[in-house]
Amino acid sequence: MAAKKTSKKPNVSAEELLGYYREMLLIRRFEEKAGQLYGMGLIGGFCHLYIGQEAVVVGLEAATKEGDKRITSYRDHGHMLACGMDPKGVMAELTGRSGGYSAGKGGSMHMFSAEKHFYGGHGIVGAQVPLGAGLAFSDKYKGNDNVTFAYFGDGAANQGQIYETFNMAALWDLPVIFVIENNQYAMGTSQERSTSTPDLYTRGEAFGIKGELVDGMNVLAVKEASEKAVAHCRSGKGPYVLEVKTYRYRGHSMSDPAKYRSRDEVQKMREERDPIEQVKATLLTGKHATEEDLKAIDKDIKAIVNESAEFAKESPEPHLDELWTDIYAENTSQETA
Ligand SMILES: Cc1ncc(C[n+]2csc(CCOP(=O)(O)OP(=O)(O)O)c2C)c(N)n1
Ligand SMILES: [Mg+2]
Repeated sequence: MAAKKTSKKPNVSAEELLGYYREMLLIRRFEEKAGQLYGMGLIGGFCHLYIGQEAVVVGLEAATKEGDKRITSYRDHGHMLACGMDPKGVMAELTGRSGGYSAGKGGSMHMFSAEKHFYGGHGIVGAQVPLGAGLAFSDKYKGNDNVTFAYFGDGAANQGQIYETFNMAALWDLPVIFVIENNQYAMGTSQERSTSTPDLYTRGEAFGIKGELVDGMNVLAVKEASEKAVAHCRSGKGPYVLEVKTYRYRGHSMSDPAKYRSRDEVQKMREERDPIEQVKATLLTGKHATEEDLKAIDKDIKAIVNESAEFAKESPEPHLDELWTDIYAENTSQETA
């Protein structure tokens, strides 16, 4: 049951690699645009950007199939885009407009898509983890082979509810992958200052849950680990822990002055480990793509992001009549398939 580290590099086609480049770039440019709109006062409230962490969701989603589920924290825009939600609907929700995924009444931390099996968007640190185990329970109960990805951070990993969830998930062999996105900080507190045992991938061992440490700046390493974890869960062997080591370039949220780390630390990570630049280099050195090919993708992504921002600005604010709607669920489906 010993946890171990990922080492070997997986084989991947040029087409797949270009796909990951595209998906990561979409998240990066979308988040940059969200940052701009926030600065212009078009987005209010909390807004936690995912810049730097793109390889985590893109690599993990590469091993999913229709029916698989995902649930995460407030740092959630990347997860939505990676599972195929429409950038327009996400951006319009950020600006609080009726064209948004929660009709403009949820904002950055409270978006859902039943169609894409995305279950939020949760502002309470760690709360999504037991809910994720519940989603996995429902699939196990229904007898299908779907898998749930329950994402949480290094800070959340020190919470008690995580270990209550580990116990029950292991006891009932639930098909849930616990993804610890270790971006090395919880708000302004570094992992060093908050965590007695830094190897978070071993945290499931006491419950008999296998764990693996993954380089979260390398999309191919993430994809390989995801395939392994998914195969484990789909075959009925119960939960799995992935500690994906990553880094956020921006502050915790838009209001964070980031005084707890040096500029050099961030700059070094950007220059030496950037997940998008790594794929770009592989594409170019392997002659899988030319500079022109990549420029064409960049242009395309920019157009998608600009279009989402235009949509978000033009979409009307929710009508006052909507103030008391969508509070209680009505006609909830009893489907069992
Ligand atoms: C129960 C609870 N406690 C405290 C907070 C305030 N809070 C918001 S984010 C955060 C840090 C979480 O860090 P981490 O789990 O590493 O996730 P990251 O923000 O790095 O993605 C804290 C303490 C909260 N939202 N909920
Ligand atoms: Mg963190």
